[in-house]
Amino acid sequence: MYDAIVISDLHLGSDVCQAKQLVRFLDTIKDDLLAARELILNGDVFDSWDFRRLKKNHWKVLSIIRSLSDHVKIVWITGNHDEPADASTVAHLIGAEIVERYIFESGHKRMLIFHGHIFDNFISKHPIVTHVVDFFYSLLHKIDKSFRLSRWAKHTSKTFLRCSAKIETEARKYAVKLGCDTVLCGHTHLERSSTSDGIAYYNSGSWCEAPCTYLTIADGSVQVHHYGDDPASDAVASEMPHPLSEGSYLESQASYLESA
Ligand SMILES: [Mn+2]
Repeated sequence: MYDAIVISDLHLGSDVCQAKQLVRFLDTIKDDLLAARELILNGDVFDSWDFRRLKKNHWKVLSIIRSLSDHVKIVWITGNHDEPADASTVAHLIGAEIVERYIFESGHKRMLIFHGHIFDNFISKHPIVTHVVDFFYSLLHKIDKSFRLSRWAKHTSKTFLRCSAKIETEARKYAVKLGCDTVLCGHTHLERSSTSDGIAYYNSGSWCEAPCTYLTIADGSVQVHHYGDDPASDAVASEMPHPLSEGSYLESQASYLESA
């Protein structure tokens, strides 16, 4: 039994949302194959508040969360796509508690969990560019079902990497300020696990492209997982080769970019 499972960036209502996989994943929690006391939705549960865009499996996700809430505590931390007023209504319907940030204690660790967009100065400075980037990102998803293009774009975009590195650095400072030793974010859609200055940082990635990712918390330790097509074959991410497996990859990219 995990203390908690954390997922983020579901983007329900968008074409890139991997709702079918999400339904299967949530069913494994419901069936107690993957048991947890809490399910934490770390932001961007919805992509937009136009409910006409929700497909059958998107509604199914909400319905499973609703039935999970009978025996699992559901915490929904708002992201930049989650309009607080609309989110609180939906949260009530699906049995979730809605917060801006969440402090979770597990083992002897105090963990700060928040979406991370408050440290993304790119979206606040360039709202229009962000929309254009979002558009091309969705387009890449549409033309390339293997997601290789969109993953490549993410891993090579200097602006994107700089932004992810900034969120990571600021999130650590924020954790220290709130007396936490571990910090969990979403928002960047890039799963991550790294420790620096005694503060562990994790990012839960997204449910917008395969492999979809989630974090588990048990006894003070956090693990990054990739969700496979077959729940039985879902693998621990650290066992898989990953371009960001080097602990300081983003920091070194960022400092290289600053000096360039
Ligand atoms: Mn976000």
